[in-house]
Amino acid sequence: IMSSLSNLLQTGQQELDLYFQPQVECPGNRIVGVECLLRWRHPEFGTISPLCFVPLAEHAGLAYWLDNWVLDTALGHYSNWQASGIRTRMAINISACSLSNPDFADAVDRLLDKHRVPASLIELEITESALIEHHDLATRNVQQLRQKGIGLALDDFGTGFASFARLQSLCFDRLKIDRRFVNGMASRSCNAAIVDATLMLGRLLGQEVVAEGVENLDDLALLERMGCTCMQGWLFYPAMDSASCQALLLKQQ
Ligand code: G
Ligand code: G
Ligand code: MN
Ligand code: NA
Repeated sequence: IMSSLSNLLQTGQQELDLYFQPQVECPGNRIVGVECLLRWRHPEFGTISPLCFVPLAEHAGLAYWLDNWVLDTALGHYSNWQASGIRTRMAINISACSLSNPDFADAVDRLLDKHRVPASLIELEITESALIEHHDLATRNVQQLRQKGIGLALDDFGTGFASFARLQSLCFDRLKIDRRFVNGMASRSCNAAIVDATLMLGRLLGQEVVAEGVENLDDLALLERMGCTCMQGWLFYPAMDSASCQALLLKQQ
């Protein structure tokens, strides 16, 4: 898998693809953002989730190339959407490793210029499942990205290495509550307590909170009662291809 991944990044890349999942504002269900999700359609192994191959890419030192491909491709799609009048925020997942690359913020800047996409419409999602190393380099990149007006979201909040100290020093705009807490929370009081506490933390820190993996009406009702206003999940929309997502966003305008 590793050698075909490294080939993929050097050559064709036709096997990699991006899908897009809307995020909605509640109540009202207006689409306020779109998260870009990577898929690898392997000729032998079928569709492989980034959960499998992103960690491998990180180990092999390929995370930076992968993120570059994702950013370039996602912004290419966004540039098309923008030409049709769309101004909905796009969230792009990047590997925490890339934050420690001294060139990362400049590279993002170059790609925004290349595709003529304003920084303010883009948010980067960084998962806390990877430990952010070289904290000084990461902080410098984050400061530079923020100066340009790019949003930053902490993905999979509550599942990994993020400490409260890091939360404070990296100044995220948004916390995304992992679906393992959200999904089924209405019937699991422990999960409900974690979600409730995260929403309160977001309010106190001035960070918007997105609940991921909302699949049923009971969880939705409880989230609304807890004051959650931004959600993502199959109850609203699945991930879809670029053309379908563009059509959906245009219909809403
Ligand atoms: O879509 P799916 O459930 O397979 O995604 C699994 C995980 O992979 C999620 O946590 C998601 O944030 C992450 N992910 C999805 N797309 C990308 C991507 O383009 N780059 C990185 N680094 N992670 C991604
Ligand atoms: O962490 P990342 O964690 O960013 O989460 C996105 C992943 O979750 C994608 O792989 C997407 O396909 C998946 N996903 C999106 N909505 C739902 C949902 O409602 N339920 C479940 N189980 N997975 C979802
Ligand atoms: Mn994500
Ligand atoms: Na997540």
